[in-house]
Amino acid sequence: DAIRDRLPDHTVALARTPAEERAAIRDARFVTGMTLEDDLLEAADSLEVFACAYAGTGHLPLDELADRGVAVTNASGVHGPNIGEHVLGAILYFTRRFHVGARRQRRREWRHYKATELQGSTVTVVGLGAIGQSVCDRLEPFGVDTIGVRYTPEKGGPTDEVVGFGDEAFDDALARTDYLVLACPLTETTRGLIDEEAFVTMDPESVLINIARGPVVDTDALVAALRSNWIRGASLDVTDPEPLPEEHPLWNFENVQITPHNAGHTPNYYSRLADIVAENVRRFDESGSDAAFEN
Ligand code: 7N6
Repeated sequence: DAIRDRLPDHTVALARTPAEERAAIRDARFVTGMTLEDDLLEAADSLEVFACAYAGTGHLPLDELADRGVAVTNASGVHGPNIGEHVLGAILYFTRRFHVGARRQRRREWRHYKATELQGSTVTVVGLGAIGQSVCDRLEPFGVDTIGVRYTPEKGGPTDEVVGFGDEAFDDALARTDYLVLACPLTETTRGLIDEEAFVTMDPESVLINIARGPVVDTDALVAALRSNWIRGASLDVTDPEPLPEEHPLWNFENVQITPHNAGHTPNYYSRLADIVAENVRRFDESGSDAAFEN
């Protein structure tokens, strides 16, 4: 409905079941959805654009889509406030040690515990896309030093410092970081970026926050790091594997906060998504071809 409202001059077909999807996709030039399975793609003879409803597109059959000349757009920008606020919450949760407070409360125990201050800390944000930017915006009033990590550090960014992936400056940044926020896409470069070596480099008082994709972190190395107290804790909205199996060791740590790939899900997500999709449809109309999406 949100998309129909924004595109009154277009025919918008809603496909809710696999049968409806198969029927609708034959004539569709522009499709939006979470994913596009191979068999559906086979039937998509008229498809020119697949507008993925996610910020991350690593789950799509990208080679197959490229072979068929289908342009792919993502929903970059859909997760500003939702994930920005989630990350700030996660940082403050560990800074103020709310998990320790909650445990005291459950036991009706009026006894002080050590909380810390965010002010003066160093926060590193890996990935300076729309989500990384929203995290940096929200950190602004807290008086922290920020380091950004991106492929093209020469471009600068919203952080006090910007470094590249995997070079010496990156290791140096890791060693100085109190809160490491992963907000990057899953790519060849970022898969397993936070591995045993990274955990050894990180400060034992530092906290890992992953709202990117589970495999950016080597899960076995994370469990080992937590067991050895190589880091203070972790906030994980994404895990590898996902869903996290019931018997997985990560569930057992009191200093691990787990949410079920939930950071992006708020009611406002849909209207933001509809804005992005409608804008892409307009650009598609204007271009008359998929040329508008080449970049
Ligand atoms: C899927 C959420 C994104 O990339 O991670 C989100 O937009 C998708 C459950």
